[in-house]
Amino acid sequence: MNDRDELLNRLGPFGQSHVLRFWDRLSESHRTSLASQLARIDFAEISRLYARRGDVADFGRLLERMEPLPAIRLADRAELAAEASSVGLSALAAGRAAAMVVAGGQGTRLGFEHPKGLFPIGPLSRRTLFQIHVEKVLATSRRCGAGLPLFVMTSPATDAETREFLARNDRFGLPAEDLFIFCQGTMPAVSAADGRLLLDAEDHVAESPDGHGGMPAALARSGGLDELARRGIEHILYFQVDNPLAAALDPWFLGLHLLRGAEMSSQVVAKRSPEDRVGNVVSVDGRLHVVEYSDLPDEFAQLRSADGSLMVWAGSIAVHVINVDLLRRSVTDRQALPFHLAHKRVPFLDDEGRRIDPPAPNAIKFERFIFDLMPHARKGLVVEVDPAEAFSPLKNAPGSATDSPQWVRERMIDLHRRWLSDAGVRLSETAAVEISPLWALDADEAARKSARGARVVRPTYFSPDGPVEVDPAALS
Ligand code: UD2
Repeated sequence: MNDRDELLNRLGPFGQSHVLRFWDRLSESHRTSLASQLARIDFAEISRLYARRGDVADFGRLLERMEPLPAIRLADRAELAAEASSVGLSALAAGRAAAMVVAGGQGTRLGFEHPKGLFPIGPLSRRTLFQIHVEKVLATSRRCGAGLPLFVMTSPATDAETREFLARNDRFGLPAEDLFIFCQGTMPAVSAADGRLLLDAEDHVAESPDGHGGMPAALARSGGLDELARRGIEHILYFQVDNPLAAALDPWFLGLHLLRGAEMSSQVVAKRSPEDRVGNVVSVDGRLHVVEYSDLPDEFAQLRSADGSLMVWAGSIAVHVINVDLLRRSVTDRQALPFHLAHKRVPFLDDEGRRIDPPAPNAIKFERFIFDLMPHARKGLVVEVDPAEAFSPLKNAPGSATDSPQWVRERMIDLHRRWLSDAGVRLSETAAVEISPLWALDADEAARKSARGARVVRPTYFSPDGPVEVDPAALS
């Protein structure tokens, strides 16, 4: 398929022939790699998306019809919480659920040069985000007495390093048959000015991950959907790699989803301010929608009820239960996961082959968002959680006021100190603590393992084998 004329016939009708500009000086192997990249691109779709770049979705019209959000707060409903936990535990024990972490993002804001899952976030242990998530999977599976498979979605930017890291660490104890790594797809970036593809090398078109909404398609392509069917898995417990507190696997969450007969359930937190950088969950015409922070019109962001609280108050923390049936339908229904357009800076080669680093956004990137499945669910459910217990995402570089490594570590320490002090342990003011899920998965387990009146005076990591004092000076 290295026939230049054949390629030109395909590219010409879409005005993309320029990507062969350097063809004559490419080696045979570089021609092959460019031709195979081009074979994967749906040029008609790119043209269609670019032509519709001006059609901004009218979120204002949607929000005008907004109704009060029917969110459940389990904190106020002890009986329901107990029932949900027991239903969830049975479903986990029956092997009806799998965990899924999306880890394809490049973590640009964090300024870390590896996949974010490799970040050593543990405040005292320096365990990585991946290790913490895997330990939670293992501890949950131990509790329910059944294997809990973990699906990890990577992207071309994170795939090789993630696989190598998990293999080198023996998957942190997760059995090989319970780990399924699959790589999401990519979309080319186009010039915002004229819709033409950008070359980032003479034999390569600039591409980026197609968003976490590319997950169902990637799962189908990689054989993951077949694997789920083979294992009889009906529900995906979905979360993002950047949130070490994600409570996606907590049995009450799956249990509530089942009790309410939902097809997609989402955890939300009450927003602290109108500008919080989280998706906004709203109910319109009886269906749940998520309006991303960047799409929320300011007049709606600022709306307040008579008691002063925000009307658009529910921030999505990207922790969902999604039924496999819904994922399957979304693979064939083109409307279910539309592409969102974002103006970004993308370096490219000019006509003479010189690399240009544009100072301002010059390109359009196309991304799908998994939360767009919400209105397609036959029934949706929203559960409000306490951010102190379930949401402390690592997003920003050291030194930022929130969502930085230090901020996340402090939130983890606060939560684990609370578990222990609620259990009657006496903690000195300055004693940082960190708890591995393999020592205690939640506050109740921490209470069962702690001796009332015990004292913790120095920084202590509660490792799978028990408490270990840590010298903070030894931590980088
Ligand atoms: C995301 C949500 C936002 C809120 C917030 C909570 C979107 C668009 N917004 O904002 O509504 O819930 O998180 O923390 O998701 N990822 C992939 N592949 C991709 C892109 C992202 O796997 O192509 C993963 C990425 O590794 C990360 C997660 O998705 O785990 C979120 O990505 P982000 O950090 O770019 O999203 P953010 O913080 O803008």
